[in-house]
Amino acid sequence: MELKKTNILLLTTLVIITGFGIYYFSSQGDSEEVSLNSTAIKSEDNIILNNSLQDLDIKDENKDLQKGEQGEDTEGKDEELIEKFVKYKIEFIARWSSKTHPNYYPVNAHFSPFVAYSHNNTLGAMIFKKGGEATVGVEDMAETGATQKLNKEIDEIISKKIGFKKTQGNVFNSPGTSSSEIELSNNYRYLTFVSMLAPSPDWFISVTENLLIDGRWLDSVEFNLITYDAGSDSGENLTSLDRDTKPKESIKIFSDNLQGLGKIILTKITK
Ligand SMILES: [Ca+2]
Repeated sequence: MELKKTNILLLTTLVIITGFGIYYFSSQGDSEEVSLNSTAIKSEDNIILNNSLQDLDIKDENKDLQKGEQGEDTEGKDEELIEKFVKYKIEFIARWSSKTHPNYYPVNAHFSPFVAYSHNNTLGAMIFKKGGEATVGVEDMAETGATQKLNKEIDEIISKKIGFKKTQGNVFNSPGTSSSEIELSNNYRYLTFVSMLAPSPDWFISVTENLLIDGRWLDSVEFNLITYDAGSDSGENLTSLDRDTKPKESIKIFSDNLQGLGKIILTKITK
């Protein structure tokens, strides 16, 4: 009986030890598997993280590349994008007087309502060009000061999307001033200004200028107005009677006798 008890005790101990051993090793196995999995997940995380960082690097490189391609103009172009549309005050300062032009200053010397418009300076966007023939609108403006036909021509330019905005001033005796406002954009950065000096056969003053230089809108700028002969009337003196030029001659810069009649001051209106 004693031997049997001992045997049972030994057997039970063996079973317990074996059981514990199996449990222990199987636990070890599990934990190894878990730790392997977590390593794998960690590795994937790293891969994802690394990929993300690489993406960021690539994006940064692209940004640098774009900056590089734009070069030194970047700053200006940024401003251009910010200020896509700008408004300017136009001040027409007429100095034509008996003092400035003693031999070429008629009674009732005045200027017709000026017309100004913004455009992109392509050939079709110009209401006239030196050496070209005056349109009906330019002829009418230069001979009588009337602006209806010229405004219609500018409306057509605007409808073709090569012109942007237009404005008009008032008639006034010289010396004197007249002012207005005009909107330009980075696609329509040129301003053309015209006004008839009166009385005169077909003489007018004009200027065309670009206001967006190196990506920056000029804050305030002055331009001298140039006197032209429209080539549509042959009168030789300021007060000559109408004498239609047939066929029309080309538009020419007038002689020095009647230059320096005035200027325009353009001031950017800040919002
Ligand atoms: Ca003429």
